[in-house]
Amino acid sequence: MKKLIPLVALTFASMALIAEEDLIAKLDSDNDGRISIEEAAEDTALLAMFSELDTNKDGYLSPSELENHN
Ligand SMILES: [Ca+2]
Ligand SMILES: [Ca+2]
Repeated sequence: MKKLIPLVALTFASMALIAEEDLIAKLDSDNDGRISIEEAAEDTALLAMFSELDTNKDGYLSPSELENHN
């Protein structure tokens, strides 16, 4: 049973990664690999967190900034 815990942790980690890639694929309408505030407006939850997630305050969410989105 002890082997189950790392496996579950790994599964959740890859799920988070897929969700993040899906989010970019879904919202990145100009395909520049990052989410602008206009693109984030399609996702209310993401828009609400936009300024918090945009840690370098450039007005875009990069994939690494989206890693903090859970
Ligand atoms: Ca974009
Ligand atoms: Ca940014």
